[in-house]
Amino acid sequence: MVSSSPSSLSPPEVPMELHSTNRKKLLDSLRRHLTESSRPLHGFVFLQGGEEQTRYCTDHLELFRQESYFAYLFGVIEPGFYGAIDIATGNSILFAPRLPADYAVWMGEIKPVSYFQERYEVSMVYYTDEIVEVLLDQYNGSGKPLLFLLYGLNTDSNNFSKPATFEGMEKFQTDLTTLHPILTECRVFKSEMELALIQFANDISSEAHVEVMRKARVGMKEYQSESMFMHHTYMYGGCRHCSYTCICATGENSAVLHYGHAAAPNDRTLEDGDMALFDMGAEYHFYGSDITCSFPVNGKFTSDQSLIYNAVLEAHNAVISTMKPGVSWIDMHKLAEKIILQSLKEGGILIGDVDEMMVARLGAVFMPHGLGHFLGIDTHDPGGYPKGLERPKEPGLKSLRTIRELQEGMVITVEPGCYIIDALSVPAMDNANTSKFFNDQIIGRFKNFGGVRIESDVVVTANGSRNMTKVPREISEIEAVMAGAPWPLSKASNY
Ligand SMILES: [Mn+2]
Repeated sequence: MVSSSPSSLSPPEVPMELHSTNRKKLLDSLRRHLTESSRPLHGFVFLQGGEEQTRYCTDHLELFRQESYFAYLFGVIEPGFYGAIDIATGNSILFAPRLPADYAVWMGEIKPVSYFQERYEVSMVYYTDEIVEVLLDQYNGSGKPLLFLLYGLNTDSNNFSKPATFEGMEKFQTDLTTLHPILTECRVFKSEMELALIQFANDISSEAHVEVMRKARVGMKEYQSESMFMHHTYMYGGCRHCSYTCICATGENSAVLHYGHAAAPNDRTLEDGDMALFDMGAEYHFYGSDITCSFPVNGKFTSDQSLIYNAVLEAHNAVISTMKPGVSWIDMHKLAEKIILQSLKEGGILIGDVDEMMVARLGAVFMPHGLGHFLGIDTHDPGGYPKGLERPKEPGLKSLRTIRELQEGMVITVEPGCYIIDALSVPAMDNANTSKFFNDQIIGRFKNFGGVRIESDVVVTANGSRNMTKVPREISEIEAVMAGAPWPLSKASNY
């Protein structure tokens, strides 16, 4: 029997212990580092939370979303906060903005500091205009207290974290180099409580993807799929934010890797014979999901669509079943490439020796992006390139957001894809080194194919991995669900 509710889920309670555990992990790690480098266990980790932004010169406030490192340590949803962790005592201190009386008229009740102390389960809460006084008072060492500030490179965006600033900073010493790599490394390994939130974001997003798949019809607009996804995850999951802008690409648009942006706003009409590539993930209490489903909008795969789809699915499944601690992510990327090239050869699109294709980096013509990235509070969670790891230079591999060995507790996306992108395939077909691999007669048939991506969120376990994403993947499952079968498929189903 199909349940009458469109969702089997409801938003879970979030224990603030999640953030105190994150703080404890940072404290242990930082203390270990200081001890090893013979430095005193004094001073404060000191972070500035995010600030509310207005739209250009107007008074329109953009919906605030906390800065990710601050969210990790404190879980605070409000703008304008600072936070400190006392390295000597382990005490956590939040500093709340002192709001004008007018706030109560326009924005709601002005909460006392006791409210924040109770809600966020920190040791103390003061106002931001008390930072200097409180930190000097709490400090037990000699000389100016040392503040460990957050400053370092995000290797995905190439932007730097902005270290905290406040009036009276000259009364403190600052350290700009120690905190960032240590805190970033903490974020790479997820606790059970963090995994539970990523799992919920995956569950509600998986359900929404199935809903979107079922309701896809020729003649609809791409943005109607985006709208249904956002409605489902917000209505039944309480997810006010998505992890990233929805990519709802159909037909040729599915070869545009970051389709869906303001200049390509998911506004094409779904046509009979199109493939859809829908990359959408909801965020719940800061923690995200990142899921891509590819399917034919009319509900039935053609043989050409099956060829490309199964090539990508085989790569996706092989990677997940090979993943375990100690496995290199570059090797997983190459495994996916090799399986895709092999399938394209079996399908007659490519000709020749697959190992030679690998040497020629032909895989990057069909999959120019990396196989996957860390996922957590950020869609592209930091920590992919800690000090000492160099980004590869070769086509395809240079797009990898990490080249690390897998370790237990990492959450990483597995997102192989196969796209016919003219800007890559035309030069490769003209190039003297790679032209011999193409079967010109067959590849013409795929000129307007677009692409397929299959993306799941996977956690590395002690001796393997677990796929947190639960959507139809096999062609038979997709066709059944689109024809109205329940999901998960019941064994008794006749579809
Ligand atoms: Mn992704």
